[in-house]
Parts: sequence; C-alpha cells; structure tokens
Amino acid sequence: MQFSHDPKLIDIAVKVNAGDRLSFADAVALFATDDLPALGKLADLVRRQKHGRVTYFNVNRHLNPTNICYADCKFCGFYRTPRQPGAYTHNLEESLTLAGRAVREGATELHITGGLNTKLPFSYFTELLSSLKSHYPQLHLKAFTMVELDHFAHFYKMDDAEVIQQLIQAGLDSCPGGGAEIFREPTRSMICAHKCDADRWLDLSGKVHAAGLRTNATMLYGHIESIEDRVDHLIRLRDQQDKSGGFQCFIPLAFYPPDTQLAHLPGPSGVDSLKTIAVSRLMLDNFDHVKAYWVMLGKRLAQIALHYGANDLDGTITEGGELTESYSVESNNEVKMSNNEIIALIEEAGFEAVERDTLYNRLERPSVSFA
Ligand code: V47
Repeated sequence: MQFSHDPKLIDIAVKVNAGDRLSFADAVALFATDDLPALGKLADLVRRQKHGRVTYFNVNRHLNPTNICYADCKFCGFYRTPRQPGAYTHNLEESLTLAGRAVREGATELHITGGLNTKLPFSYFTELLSSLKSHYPQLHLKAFTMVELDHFAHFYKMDDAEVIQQLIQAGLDSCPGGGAEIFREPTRSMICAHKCDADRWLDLSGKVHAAGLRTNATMLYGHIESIEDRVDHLIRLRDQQDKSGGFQCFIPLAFYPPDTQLAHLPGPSGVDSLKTIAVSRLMLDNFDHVKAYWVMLGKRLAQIALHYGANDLDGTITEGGELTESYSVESNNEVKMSNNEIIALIEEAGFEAVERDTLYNRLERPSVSFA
C-alpha cells in the first residue's frame, strides 16, 4: 500500500528516511497536506527512532510569584496591572508554603515564572531561589524565561552574565521555554510589542547554555500567526540549537483565547494542533524531546499527540486557580492530574510511561498516587 496520496509527503518521507534536514518549503508542504495520518506516521517514525515506546512525564508544580506585568501581551489572560483587582505578589512565606506542599506531594521540580513587575528588587528573585533551595534542596528549580532574564538585565542595569551567574548562585537549575511566542515580525510586535525581540530571546538562550544550564523552547500557535511564521520560528530554534545545543525540549503551546485581548479568535483546531506537533518533531531534528502540554491541549488530544511525534506529557499536577498562569483548556480550569491518571493515559495510547526528572533522567520510585 502506498504511504500517502500526497506526492509532496512522499518526497519528504524519502528525505526523512535518509536523515536529511527538512527545508522551509518542506515544512510549509507538511502543514498544507490533507493526509493527516501519513504526516502522523512520519513524525511517529522519528519519535520512535529517538525514544521507542517511552513517553515521559514528571511530577511538578508551577509557582507564579507575581501576576503584575507591564508587557500587556495580547494573548495573555494571566497578567494584571498593579491596581487591577486580582493583582498579587507572593511573599517568601507563601512561596515556601507552596513548595513545601509540592515536595510532600512528590514533586521533583518547581516551574517558576511570573510577570515583569517593576515594583520588585532583584533580591526578591535571588532570595526566592536561595530560600527554596535551602529549604528543599531536592527540588529542581526551573525558573525564569528569557523574557524575564532580559527584563532583569535592563531594569536592574546588570549585564547578562551577571544576571545569569547571580541566579545560578542563588539556586537556578534550568530555565523554562516561555516568552518565545512567535519570533517573526511583524507578528511578534502585534502580539507582544513590549517583550524582547527574537534575536534577544535566542541570544540569551545561548548565554544560559554557555553557562552550563539547559533551557526549553516554546511556540505559541493558533492566534494571528501565519504558517510561514511558525516555520520561521522552528528554523530559528533549530539554528540556535546547532550553535548552543542546550535546548532539551520543545513545547508547542496551543493558544487559549478566553479572557485575553484576542478572545474573539477560535484558537487552534485539533487537526491544527496535531499537525503542529508532527511538523515540529520533523523539523527540530536536533531537539531530543517534543512535549504535548496537556494543560493547553486537553488530556484527550494530548494522548493522541503521542502518536504525532510527542514523547512527553509534562507534569502531573500544577498550581490551580484562575489567577495562576496555569489556566487550562480542561473544564473548570482543571490543571490537576494524578500520577495514576497520567500513567493510564500514556499506557492506553500504547506507550511505556516513564517518570523523569527535569533533565530527563529516568526516576525509579515506587508508584505513588500524588492525588
Ligand atoms: O510564554 C500565554 C503561553 C507561555 C496563553 O518550559 C498561552 O517546560 C496559551 O512557557 N493560551 C508560558 N498559551 C508557559 C510556558 C511553558 C508551559 C509548560 C512547560 C514549559 C516548559 C513552558 O504560555 C507564554 C505564552 O507563550 N501563553 N497566554 C494563552 N492564552
């Protein structure tokens, strides 16, 4: 039986089988195909070459120290201006309480990211890291996106190396992949004019990698961007990975419109999300991992995404509630999933569920239910 009725997909499959790098035009053709099952099969082939049947998950919590932010990103429903109802900044005790609960519930990672808040001194962030580290040395602190690091450097008038070194000294272990959004102009300026630009985001990633830490990378899709914007984004990440090599995971983030300035948009369809994951897996040949972030995709689609190139489902449980960054496409902002539930999702899809730490080391521990 023929692999696909789409001749372009057949040509690209030949390149993939030969281990050849895919081009801009290839990626555009992959997005354009109507042969979704064949696209999925191709991405799955690459995913299985890299990881076999293994699908990773980790037990983590999100800590969003403040939601006060001046960036005013059009896609964001999380931020507040200082005087808006619901604006908050956690004090140290509140953050430590959340971390303590996370540790008791089995978390190995704290994912820390928040608004660009000009009312806080730099010491707020270093003290946050060092207190968390001294109380809970077993917790991996994955903290601050490249956009936050850029804000620290500008606002506190420090050079990049100083920012990175001081955060590492305080306890920073790695950085999450947020803030990448869409790199290409003019789209980037239309959705997040007050964030650092693409070159700066990529350059800072290279600097963090050079300092010895791993970081992640994301792409926010399904809003006003074009397919060419997405492909450009993937190729820029691939080029940066060739240079600095420290990205460990790519996470396509499905735009969730409610409560944002783009609430009139529908958000991406299921087919679009599966295509985006598959094309990401095929284009990012130098990234080890592609994450299906179930909080944004929904549990059901994330499960299917495992057959479209994703090999990771992210964490089991995140901080919930309307005012955290962890709003979810799941009903009632349901951002919790027990260990047993995530394992069952993975196994039902035909994969082996492996708990990992942040750096993708396999964790062998008795199955516990972190409900
Ligand atoms: O940069 C904001 C996105 C990102 C919305 O590194 C939205 O392991 C959808 O980066 N709809 C932050 N997405 C989250 C993030 C992340 C998440 C999970 C794992 C990791 C990791 C990183 O969330 C932002 C932005 O791209 N975002 N608003 C929205 N309405």
